[in-house]
Amino acid sequence: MKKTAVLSILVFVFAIATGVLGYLYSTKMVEKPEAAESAQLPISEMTDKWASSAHADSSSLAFRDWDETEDKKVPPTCAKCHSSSGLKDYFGLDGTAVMAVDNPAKIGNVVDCSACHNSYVETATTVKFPSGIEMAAASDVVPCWTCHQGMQGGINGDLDKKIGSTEPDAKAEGLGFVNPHYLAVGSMYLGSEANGGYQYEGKTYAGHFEHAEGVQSCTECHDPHSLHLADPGYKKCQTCHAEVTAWPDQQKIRRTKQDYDGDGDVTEPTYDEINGLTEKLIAAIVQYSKDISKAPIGYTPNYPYWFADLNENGTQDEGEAGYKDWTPRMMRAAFNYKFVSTSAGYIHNPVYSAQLLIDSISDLASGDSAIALDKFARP
Ligand code: HEC
Ligand code: HEC
Ligand code: HEC
Ligand code: HEC
Ligand code: HEC
Ligand SMILES: [Ca+2]
Ligand SMILES: [Ca+2]
Ligand SMILES: [Ca+2]
Repeated sequence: MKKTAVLSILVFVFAIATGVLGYLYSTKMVEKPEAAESAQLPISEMTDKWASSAHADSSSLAFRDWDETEDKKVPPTCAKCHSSSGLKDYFGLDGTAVMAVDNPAKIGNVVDCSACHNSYVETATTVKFPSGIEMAAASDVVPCWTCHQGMQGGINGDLDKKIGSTEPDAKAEGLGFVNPHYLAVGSMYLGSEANGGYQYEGKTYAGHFEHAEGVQSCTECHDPHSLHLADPGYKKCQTCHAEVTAWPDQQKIRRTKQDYDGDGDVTEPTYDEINGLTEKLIAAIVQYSKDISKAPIGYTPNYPYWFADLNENGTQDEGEAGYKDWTPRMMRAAFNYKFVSTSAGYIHNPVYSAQLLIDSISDLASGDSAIALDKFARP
């Protein structure tokens, strides 16, 4: 990046930072220091932490995906989460309607201070989820839940509506992948209370992940500025999980006694139980695509996520476009796969994750008898 560009960004951040401080003083959230103390303003510490976080990364695709569009703006359907000015429009802070984005927003307008420090957030008590459910929320997690909620609810949301009345194993003509989108951690954490995943009829699902005192909310674990685990970092986990002695040892934690993924191993970390299930789910989706849809599918973490794997080698090669041969059964499973695998499900809600994955595999197996059903322990 050019020096002048860096400088103008710094000046810009300082301008918002000063604005935020004024706001925090006015709300008495931060005590105004005497002149002599002003050298150690908390504001510069917060700004430094924030500046090195993913929220401030103006080069990220999450803030740049619209660079080549004609009007060089983030469209209203995307702006709530990909631009602070879009979020403020959603909050009604620009004088437009509340809980609706009315105008396209600025590009490269990262998740800045004003996204979280504003008068709407301070008094808000609820957040609306893609399923249409409105959940009670403490004000400090209102911004987190608003952006980290995904774009489509599983049931009562858009998935069933888009699938319509097509039989489970019949081709759903004209249907493209119904994408839960990225990092829908708020929906994952809340489980069946926000209906983020596709929940199968006749089954019951876990609500929010209770966990333990001091590690319940987004901001109790994540520092809201650096986004890393809040001080004292992993040591906070150590009090209860002795196996955590360094980062990323949280992936070694196991509490459950159950063999979720049915591999016979009841000592592996919960991280591996959930990964074992996501691997079995993707294998089941691929098997089903060959046997029932008669059109092999593959998965890639980037757009278009699911592609027609014409040469069945598991990777997307030239000429292998987005998948078009969906059946409803396959779509529901693919939705849950993406939802769990992009929201660190093992830590934000391990039980809900295991339930969604196991039910997805079982449902595929009821449409395709060639899919092996291991001895999954459904929690
Ligand atoms: C509810 C909030 C929300 C909405 C609405 C939303 N996104 Fe996102 N999007 C996110 C989050 C959170 C990420 C995670 C960024 C990451 O992982 O880098 C993301 C990531 C992305 C990425 C980056 C993927 C990558 O590989 O890094 C693209 C591109 C994107 N979104 C496009 C869109 C488009 C296009 C729309 C509108 C049709 C949209 N988003 C609407 C929250 C949202
Ligand atoms: C993603 C949301 C988010 C963003 C972005 C954000 N903050 Fe914060 N900030 C918070 C939350 C939540 C708290 C309350 C933390 C707590 O109670 O421990 C907070 C607290 C603060 C405090 C008070 C600290 C204290 O210990 O009393 C200051 C000052 C502050 N933020 C400044 C900023 C500045 C400056 C920026 C931009 C450079 C910024 N924040 C960006 C969420 C955010
Ligand atoms: C305006 C929408 C918005 C708000 C508000 C928001 N986030 Fe984010 N968050 C994003 C986007 C977009 C990304 C991806 C950024 C990127 O790709 O650089 C992200 C990334 C993250 C990451 C991933 C960091 C990494 O290194 O991969 C964490 C953790 C996170 N956010 C936590 C939070 C928490 C906690 C809060 C509330 C205090 C919050 N976010 C509020 C949109 C938001
Ligand atoms: C018990 C502590 C804890 C709580 C509560 C928590 N997180 Fe996390 N979160 C983590 C840890 C640890 C990771 C890193 C997981 C990993 O990399 O294996 C993480 C990862 C993430 C990521 C990055 C996911 C990825 O795949 O890159 C996002 C975004 C995120 N958390 C957002 C949130 C939001 C939003 C909330 C509130 C709804 C929340 N977290 C609540 C501990 C927590
Ligand atoms: C005060 C004690 C306590 C602290 C602190 C704590 N945990 Fe936990 N953790 C538990 C308990 C108890 C469970 C089991 C919860 C349950 O099954 O409902 C658990 C479960 C988990 C699980 C799921 C394990 C499984 O098998 O289901 C993960 C992952 C986890 N904790 C990560 C963390 C991380 C990361 C931290 C630090 C940010 C942390 N915990 C801090 C008590 C704690
Ligand atoms: Ca609006
Ligand atoms: Ca196992
Ligand atoms: Ca291929």
